[in-house]
Amino acid sequence: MLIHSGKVRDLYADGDDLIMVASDRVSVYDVVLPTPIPDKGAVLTRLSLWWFDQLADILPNHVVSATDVPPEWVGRAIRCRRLDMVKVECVARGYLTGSGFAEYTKSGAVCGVALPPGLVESDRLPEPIFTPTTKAPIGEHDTAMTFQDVIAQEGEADARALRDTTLEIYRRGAEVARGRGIIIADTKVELGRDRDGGFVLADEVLTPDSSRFWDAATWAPGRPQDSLDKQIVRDWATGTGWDKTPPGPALPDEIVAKTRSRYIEVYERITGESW
Ligand code: PZK
Repeated sequence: MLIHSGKVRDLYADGDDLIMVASDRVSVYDVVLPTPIPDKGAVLTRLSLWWFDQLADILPNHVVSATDVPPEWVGRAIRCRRLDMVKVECVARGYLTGSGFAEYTKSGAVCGVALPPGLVESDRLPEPIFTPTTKAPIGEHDTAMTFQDVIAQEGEADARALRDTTLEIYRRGAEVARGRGIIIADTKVELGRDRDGGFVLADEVLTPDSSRFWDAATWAPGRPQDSLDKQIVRDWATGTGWDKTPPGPALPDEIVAKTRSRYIEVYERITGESW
């Protein structure tokens, strides 16, 4: 039974468990394009599973099985335990970009964290920061929260645990990726509570759909950075004159093939395993 359909993933209930299915859909500028990228869902699923293993010493995760799923979804679905999800989007940032950069230019701070003056777009931060947002209803945009807001909502001890865990996951991920020439600029993690109230890592983790991946070789602060995974699609789509409102344009075969290769390259560089 379908319980939640996201832009690019779907969530089903199966008895006491959930089954998360990653589609081959791709979104640019918040619009899902009509043309799928073959194997994207499988690549991101395998990458998430690899990270769940890498992070298992930090906290448990929601994975029950990657094989005990309906046959038509094998490879791009994960059977998960159902958790009581934390109603905070836990974001860690190591670089100044997107809404974080916008907030910094207005106030010099991001989510209540003061930053040094003089930083430019895409700069590396002196240290990674926790920049939580509210979980907005579908269609609405998440809004920034301060750490004090998280304390008010979750209590001081849990707020500290959410922040420390999010930063630990980001640091681990960013360090591994950096060794493979990839910058993970920021990441969003979804945390839930098990029956005992202990935190469990859920959803997908450290994928290019939940994080911004940049090529370390071309990183240059002072301007926006190319997305390692989606830039080929973005450049082609804007080049058609598309105004970034739905519906998005259908992609030509060459753009699909190049983008598929890009996702596989990201998987291979991060994990060191061949696709
Ligand atoms: C849960 N989402 C996000 C939205 C998706 C995923 N283990 C869990 N227990 C309870 N709830 C969730 C999870 C997980 N993961 C995750 N919403 C609820 C989401 C749309 C599609 F695949």
